[in-house]
Amino acid sequence: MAEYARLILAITAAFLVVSGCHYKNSNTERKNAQAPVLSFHMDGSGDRWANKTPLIAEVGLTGRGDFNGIDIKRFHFENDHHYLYVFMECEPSLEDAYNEKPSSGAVAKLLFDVDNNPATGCKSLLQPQGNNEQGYEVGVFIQYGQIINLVSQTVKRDLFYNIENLNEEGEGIYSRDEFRSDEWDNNPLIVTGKAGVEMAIPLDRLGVKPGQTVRLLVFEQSHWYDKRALVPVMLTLSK
Ligand SMILES: [Ca+2]
Repeated sequence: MAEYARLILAITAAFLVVSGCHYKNSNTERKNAQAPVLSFHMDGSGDRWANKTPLIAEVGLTGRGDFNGIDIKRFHFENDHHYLYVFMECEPSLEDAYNEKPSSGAVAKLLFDVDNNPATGCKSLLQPQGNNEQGYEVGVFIQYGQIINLVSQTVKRDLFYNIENLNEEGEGIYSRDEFRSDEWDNNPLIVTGKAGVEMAIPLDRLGVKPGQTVRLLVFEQSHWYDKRALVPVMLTLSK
């Protein structure tokens, strides 16, 4: 099956089972084929981050929520001149949660105020309701989905994130770039392992530079869906 068609199927599958999401577009052209080399090997084991201080020690609330989701714990950030590296500790891991109950869904969302100015960017966030956060321009949406292969009649797990510019309500608009972890990509920008999810986000797509300080809003979507899941922080990228 053509790669493009398979991607569309993956997105469609994810759409069917993710509740509360707001995708409007499926421009799934791969942008990372010629991407710069990562400065370390990402494996999701958590080993690299074990002795480092996280920017966020506990994202949102503890526990797995009302529907037995994934509790996101520590959030680490680092950068080189090309990427913002993110490690997101998950309990249980995405694999274990999937093996427990195969499903797809939104895991987390990162909203960036790339000019560090609340007066520019989104005016409010539609989700969760009642939130007055504003000023974010770019969103990174982390999704765990499924690929359905109609030829072999098999379903595979699929992990991806997409980067979207935000509208006034803080939702993604029609400017989607997608990065995924799959069998045909030898340089994935997102991986999952026993300790959590590791990802590399291109700085030029985010619109930030080394040395810059940005406001960041981390949204734990994997089991909570209210204001308590939002964690605002300041992130300073190293030079
Ligand atoms: Ca702004």
